[in-house]
Formats: sequence, C-alpha cells, structure tokens
Amino acid sequence: MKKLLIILVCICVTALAYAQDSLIANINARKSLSLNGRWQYIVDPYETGFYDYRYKELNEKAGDAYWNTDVPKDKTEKKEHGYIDKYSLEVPGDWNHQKTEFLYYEGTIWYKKSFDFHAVDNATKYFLYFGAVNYRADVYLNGKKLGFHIGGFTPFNFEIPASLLKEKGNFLVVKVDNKRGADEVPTLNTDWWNYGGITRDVKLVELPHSFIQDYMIQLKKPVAGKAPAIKPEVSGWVKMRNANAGETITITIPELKFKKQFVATADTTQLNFILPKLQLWSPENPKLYRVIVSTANEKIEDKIGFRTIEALGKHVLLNGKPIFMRGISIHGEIPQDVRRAVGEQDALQLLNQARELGCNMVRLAHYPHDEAMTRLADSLGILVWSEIPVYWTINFGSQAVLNKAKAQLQEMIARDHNRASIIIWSVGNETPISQTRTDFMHSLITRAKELDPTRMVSAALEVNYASLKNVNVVDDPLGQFVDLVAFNEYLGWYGGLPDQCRKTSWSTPYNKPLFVSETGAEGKWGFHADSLTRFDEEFQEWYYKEQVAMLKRMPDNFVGISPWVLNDFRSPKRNNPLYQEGWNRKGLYDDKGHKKKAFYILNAWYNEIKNKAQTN
Ligand code: GCB
Repeated sequence: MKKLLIILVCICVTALAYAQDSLIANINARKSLSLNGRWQYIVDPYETGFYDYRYKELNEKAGDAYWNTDVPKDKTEKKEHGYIDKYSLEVPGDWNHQKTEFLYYEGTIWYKKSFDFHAVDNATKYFLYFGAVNYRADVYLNGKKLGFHIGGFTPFNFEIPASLLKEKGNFLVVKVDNKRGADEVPTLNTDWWNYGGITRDVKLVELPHSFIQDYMIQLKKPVAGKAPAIKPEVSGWVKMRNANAGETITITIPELKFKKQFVATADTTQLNFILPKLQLWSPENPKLYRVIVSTANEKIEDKIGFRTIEALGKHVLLNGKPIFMRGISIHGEIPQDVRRAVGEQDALQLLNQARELGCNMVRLAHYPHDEAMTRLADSLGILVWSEIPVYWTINFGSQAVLNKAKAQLQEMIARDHNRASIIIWSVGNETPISQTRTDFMHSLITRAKELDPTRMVSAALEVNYASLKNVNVVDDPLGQFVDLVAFNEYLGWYGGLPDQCRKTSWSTPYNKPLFVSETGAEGKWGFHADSLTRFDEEFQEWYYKEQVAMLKRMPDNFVGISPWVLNDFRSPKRNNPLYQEGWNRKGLYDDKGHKKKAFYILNAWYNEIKNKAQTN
C-alpha cells in the first residue's frame, strides 16, 4: 500500500512538471494579456511558505502555504504571510538590482499578481507563459498548482483549466528559487552573477481549441558545398495541438506571392516546398519575409529570413560562400544598471555596441538570451552563436542533470529555430575532458541535431597545452562530434605575458573549421600605467595587439573569433579591491559604456578584414 502511494505521488509530481515539447512558439504573435508590471512579493529564505516545520511540502490547501490566500477568514484566523504593495517588484526584471538588500540574495522569493479575466468559453485554451524565470519556478493559480519548471533562461508555459479562471481577482503566485545546486545546469560555480527572479515577460495566452503550437520554416540543409538554388527548397513542419483530421494548414509569403496548402496529418505535418526566386538572408542583406502560417481558426505571422549554413572541410559556408566571423562574446547583462538584459531597448544597446566594434557575429554567452536579442540580430544581420549553460564542472555522471540540460536545449531551439541569424547551437563551455563528460556532451549534440538538422552544433572546448612545443592543439575528443572546433584561449593573461603569442601557433587534428570562441584580458577603464601592469588599459591593449598578430598567422581553417567580452560584467569571483570590486574587467567597454584602448585594436583589425573582403 505504502509502495502504491509512493508511486502515485511520483506520478502526480511528474504530471505537474512542465512537458518539454509543449512550448508555444512565436508568443508575441498570439492573443494574450500581459501580466508584466508590479508583483507583490514575500522573501522566504527558509521556504516557510512551501515546507511545514518537518520540512515536508505543504498540503495544497494548507492555510499557511504562500500560494493560498493571505486574507484571514475572520479575526480569529492567524495568517503569517501577506502580499502588500509596500513589498513589490517589477516584472520582468531580476530582483537583485531592484532593492539594495537583494544585491546578493540567492534563495526563494514568492511573487503574487492579481488580475481579472473573462474566459470566453470552455473550448478556448488558456496558457500561462513565462519568457524565463531563474532558476526554478513553482506556479499556482487560485490555490491550484499548475506545475514547475527548472532552468533559468528558457521559456515555458502551463495550460490553465478554464474552470480555474475567475472574472475578478485571480490570485497568481510564483515561487522563484535561484539557489545554486551541484546537480543543476549551470552548477554551483560560474564566472557570472546569478540574477534571480521573473526575468522575462509573463503572459496569459488565449488559443483556439485546435491551435498551431510551433513550426519550422527554413531552407533545407544544403547539399555539401552547394549554394541554394535560384528557387530554393524549404523543408520544415507545423506542429498542431488537437488538430482536426483533414484540417488545412496554409503557408503564405505575400511579398513572394507564395501560397501553399497542406493537409494536417498527425500532430506534426511535414512541409516540403520550393519557394520562388528570393533574396537570401545574410549580414550584408538581412532580408526578412513576412510569413503567415494559418488554419481555419488561426493566423500567425512571423518574419523569417532564408539562408543556408554549413561547415565543410576548412570553411563555414553561408549560402554556399565561405565567411569569416568577426565576433564578440556577450553576457545578457546591462552593466550600467547592474541588471539582466530584457526587451528590445537592451538588445539594441548590446547589439549596437557590437556593431560599433565592427562585428558581424555575436556569441551569446553562456545561456540563451532574451528573444528580443535573436529577433533583433535577424533584422540587423548579425550572426549568432546561442548556448545552453552547461558550464565548467556540471555533474556529468548524472542522468537527471543530462535531462535538465536536454530540456534547456530543447527550449532554446524551440523558441528560436526560425531565426536566420542563429547559425550555431552550442552545447556548453570549457567542460573538463573525461569519457563521462564526452558521453554527456555527445548526447546533447545528437539531440541538437535531431531537433534541428539545418544548423551547426558546437561547444567551446579546452586546449591541450602539453603537446608539441609552442604548438597548442585542440584535440578534445568532443572535436569529432562538433561541426565547428571552437576553443577558448587566454595566452598572456592566464599564464605568461602576451608576448608568448609570438612563438605560439594552434592546430587541430580534426578536418574542420577552427574558431576562437574566447580570448581576453582584464583592464580597468581609466587606469593607466604601462603595458606590463596588470589591470591597466595598456596591458589589455598590448594583449590584443599580440593576439591579433598571432591570429593573423592562424592555419587556413581559421574561420573567426568571438573575444571575451563586450562589456565588463558582474562576477562574485572577481575580488581585487582596487580594479575589480566584483566585476570581471575583460570588457572592451567598461560597465558605464566607455571604450577601452583595446577596443580600438580589435576594431582596427575587424575593419581591415571587412575592407579586404569588400575589395576582393
Ligand atoms: C572563460 C569562461 C568565461 C570567463 C572567462 C574569464 O574561459 O568561459 O565564462 O568569464 O574565461 O574571464 O576568465
């Protein structure tokens, strides 16, 4: 009996969790009520609103559970929790920057929002959508648990039974917990600040009973080395929920006078069709077309660019032509406000800074950034590397951890698989070599390719410094599974001085393109001494001079770099009291937007590459 009870409890808990493949794509094109704005909160470091005094999860109906009403039935009832305006936070937004007392807070905060909502009928479907909550979210509506989600940078949604919605005074509560954990993704140790909170948009989405959940409309993977045909071929799919048998799905691209109908087969309907002659998407011409996916009940609009991307031998080919990636790594942080980046304005700030540097590519490190970033990259023509936070020493031996990483991978790809700008899915960063690690990472690569066969898959790898004299080799066994061999190197910052670059070269045994996914040195803006003095601008400038000279001698499979990093960023690991004060100072801009001397070195090289490409 006891066993049966345990099994039942397990089934219930699993049923409540978020189903990875239920994500509703292109959320901004859906009818919805925004739940952004002020939310009241309770800080709960001991999780008193969740566990009883024996540390067991409280019963759903328990009066002292923080997901239940804070209004006493009568004057005799004792309530030890309450939501009032005096304690409120802005959503979306991390909590750390909103109150000085939260600057270093990691733990649980309960968020509560009241709203009115008129549910149309029982056939209509309602979902609560979260752009991201860092790290774990437990979601309750009117005292009922809708589910929980793990992972701080990807979207998720829960269906709301229509009967649960009230015309007045819905009581929505989200328990947000950003405690770091050894078996989490990322794990305990990262070189960035763990901003907590409901960090992206919240919406109540209204959909017809039978609705378009997701679709992928991209050019077919190219035949090795071939440019797309004049009339290129699309291969994709539309995923419906509760599709009616024989339902018609229509794809329309007005500018191309293109319209084609498909009969919905199962949940997922395959699409294969030839487009008329069109302008391909590229950084030089970031052409996006209005694409409409419709059924009898729904019409969803998107803006999609068409291009092909592949790694072939020594090159990365965009639309069949080799490209060189003039990149920069970026954290999703607005340093002048010391907060997580969210929304279009923030995306514009970060991508404009990258453009000023002369970039045609960005590495969005080390986790999926806000959707506004990848959408803006599409319209500005900036190539994107998008990554999941499998960073450093994840617990590679654990199946549960692998599942968490896979869930984030799936959500990242589901949200963005129609973005032309994204050319690389990255499954991690600087993971220490072992067979267990390689199996873990290989499994992620395989999954990424199943989910999206049209893009490259990579990871920032470690370098073998102990091999040949002065030749550093990127021979991480993961190299055999990635499309692009990417590595991080800090020659002259971690170990030695920048002049080491003069006698160093790089190689890989894999017959694949080679990419430097990080290189950088610290320099505090405004601190000037000489080039041998750590943390001054001159040291960082010298570092970049030596690096650029070395990179000019790279082998012919060298396809680009994304140095570390665009802006100084907050990191609790950086504790030099004079130069760091909790900031990693490897930015080419400081935290106030000032350009450092090293900025101009990289900028000059990027301009040189750009000009050379134009004259060729
Ligand atoms: C790295 C990491 C990056 C760090 C950087 C550094 O290799 O990938 O997350 O911030 O080095 O500054 O040390």
